[in-house]
Amino acid sequence: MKTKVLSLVTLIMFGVVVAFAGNKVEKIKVYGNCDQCKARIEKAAKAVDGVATANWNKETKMMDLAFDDSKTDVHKVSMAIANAGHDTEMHKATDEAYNKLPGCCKYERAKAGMKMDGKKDTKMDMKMDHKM
Ligand SMILES: [Cu+2]
Repeated sequence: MKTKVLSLVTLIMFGVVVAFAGNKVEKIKVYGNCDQCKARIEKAAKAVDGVATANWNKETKMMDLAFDDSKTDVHKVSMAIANAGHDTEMHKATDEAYNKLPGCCKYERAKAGMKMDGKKDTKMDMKMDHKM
């Protein structure tokens, strides 16, 4: 019995690996409220060249991303989402972009600096990216 379950798990895992061959899978946190946010966030992510799938969960605020890492990276996707008005764990939306959101979508923003999970280089990355 146990062997059967194990081989099934192996088979499923193999399938997942094949499906994402050449692709990178990442999970990032994106701030938002509702289904409208979900549509906006996913649209912004999918508009980035190289993004295969973008799935945002409004309960957990986590975005599952699959992308071709020869074409894009998680920072570029994160920037695109921030440009649409949604803060991510890596990039903050401009106040201008945030203010353009409909009232129901004005998610609560972390005020005194975002949670950085103790990663000091996050802020530096942000500055570098914005220069480009
Ligand atoms: Cu919304």
